Amino acid sequence: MKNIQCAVALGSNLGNSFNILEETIHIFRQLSEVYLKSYSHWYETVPIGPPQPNYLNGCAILETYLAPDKLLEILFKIEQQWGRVHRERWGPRTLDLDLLLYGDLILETDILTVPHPHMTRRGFVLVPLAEISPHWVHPVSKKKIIQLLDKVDCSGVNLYQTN
Ligand code: A4P
Ligand code: MG
Repeated sequence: MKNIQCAVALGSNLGNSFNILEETIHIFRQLSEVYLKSYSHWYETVPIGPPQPNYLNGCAILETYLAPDKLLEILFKIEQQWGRVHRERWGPRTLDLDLLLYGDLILETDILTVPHPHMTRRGFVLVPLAEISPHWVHPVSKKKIIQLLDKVDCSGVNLYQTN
């Protein structure tokens, strides 16, 4: 089966976000259906949406033979392991995993839109993604991640210092 390269955004602003994100990377490493190719540093980011605590955000590149809906199911299960309950849209969350890119696929179903519809406008997505995959061409805009990054305000996105 052919492996497809996928980009996943990680975000957390409830609980011990640093531990939650690090542990999620560990979970990715242990999944047999997925190969963790790389992941970014964590960034402390100013929230978009209703007033809420700052986020920690990052991105991971995964390779998988799973179909996009199956990969999304796995991502939902990992979110649920952290007690994620879907409440207020754009509200605070222990863990949010968004499937940003699935190869060069363009897909819109009831449960899944790929590329993720907001990714081209969000510094908290593009900064970590550009760190690990600057030349990936976004299949809708046909622009490289690094070119998209050039057009967004990244003032609220700062490298997270662990010590
Ligand atoms: N869904 C459709 N496409 C996708 C996809 N590509 N990846 C559906 C993941 N899910 C996808 O998601 C709602 C539904 O989207 C799911 O049932 C899935 O079938 P959700 O996670 O329950 O809701 P949400 O995350 O609140 O909504 P949404 O619109 O996905 O919000 P975002 O885009 O995830 O934004 N500010 C900072 N600084 N950092 C953040 O990480 N995140 C958000 C949430 C808001 N503000 C933020 C951050
Ligand atoms: Mg989401």
